[in-house]
Amino acid sequence: MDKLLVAVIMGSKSDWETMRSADETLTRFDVAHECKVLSAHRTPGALSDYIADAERRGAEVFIAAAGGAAHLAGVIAAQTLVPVLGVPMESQSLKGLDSLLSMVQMPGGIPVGTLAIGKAGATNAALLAVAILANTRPELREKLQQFRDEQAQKVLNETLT
Ligand code: RP5
Repeated sequence: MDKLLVAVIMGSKSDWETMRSADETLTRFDVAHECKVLSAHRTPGALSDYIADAERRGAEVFIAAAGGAAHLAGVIAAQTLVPVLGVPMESQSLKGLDSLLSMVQMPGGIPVGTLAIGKAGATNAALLAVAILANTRPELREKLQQFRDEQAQKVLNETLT
């Protein structure tokens, strides 16, 4: 049984190019995670089985990426008490506005923490997952502080020519 803290689920392999950023960020922080393609409408049974399995293995955060009528994050949130962070994918027709609105407009009662459209959202979902885990893990909190410090230093070192 592999150790798991964050389960990253995307509705299609076509989401992977964007969701690599979440994977890379979680890897950078050494957070036990895995990335899976499972769809709320194409593989509903397998999705439910995976949610239960991920919970059993200790997952403390789900990250869900989907595009278009992006119901994946909401469907996951309906089946778990573990926090769900949603990343709207940039769709071809509406540039991700459809994904964002589908994901962010959850009716009151079943929350999905929705991030920005695309790569920024993928990176931030991972960083937010790290922050959630860091509440009870001082070593992870330290790494997150270091990341913030480095980011700030980069800005302060900028020169304009
Ligand atoms: C959603 O539909 C996926 O999350 C993806 O963003 C979008 C398009 O999927 P494909 O048609 O590329 O498989 O389910």
